[in-house]
Amino acid sequence: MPESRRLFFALSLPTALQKQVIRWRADNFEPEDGRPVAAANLHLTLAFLGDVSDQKAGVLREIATRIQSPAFSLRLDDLGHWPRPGVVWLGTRRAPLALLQLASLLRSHAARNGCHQSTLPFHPHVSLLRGATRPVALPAATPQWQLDATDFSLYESRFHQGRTRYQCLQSWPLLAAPP
Ligand code: 3AM
Repeated sequence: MPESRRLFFALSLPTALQKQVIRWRADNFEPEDGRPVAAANLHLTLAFLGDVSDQKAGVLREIATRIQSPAFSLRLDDLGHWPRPGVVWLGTRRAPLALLQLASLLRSHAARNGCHQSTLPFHPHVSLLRGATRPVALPAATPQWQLDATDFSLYESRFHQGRTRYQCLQSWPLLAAPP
């Protein structure tokens, strides 16, 4: 049987922002609200690929290499809770067009290469807590962070010894705005 890996394209969070987010999360949520996503696992999913053969992953990496999308900044100024699938998330009130176009491009390439894509509309978010299936009191004040997206990455999701770990396999630069 050919090798396959569980992959997704995502934006990473810089370490400084990861630290700010987890500090704020520790101050604003209770242990019973849900399982905190590990700092290094914080990301914004652009396109979920599912279990992908190495051959298909190679094709998608080639496509990613040819993508020429502009860099953008995203305000992380929204917060929400989806009781199903049990996620508390950080999002944005105004998604930049460049983000929506990048996600749409990656999703359409993924679909064309046989990676099933959800029919739900793309809702850019960073998952903060999982297993949050019960009501959660969200903090009244929404944080105001900024994520400067200068590249996008391919991640592998691995489940090992009861833990999910995301490993960045490769990153591709987004085009800097002209001066
Ligand atoms: O952290 P988020 O929620 O943005 O929810 C999974 C996670 O994204 C999502 O892919 C990311 C890495 O695991 N995911 C997992 N299974 C999925 C599926 N079948 C999925 N997204 C869409 N369809």
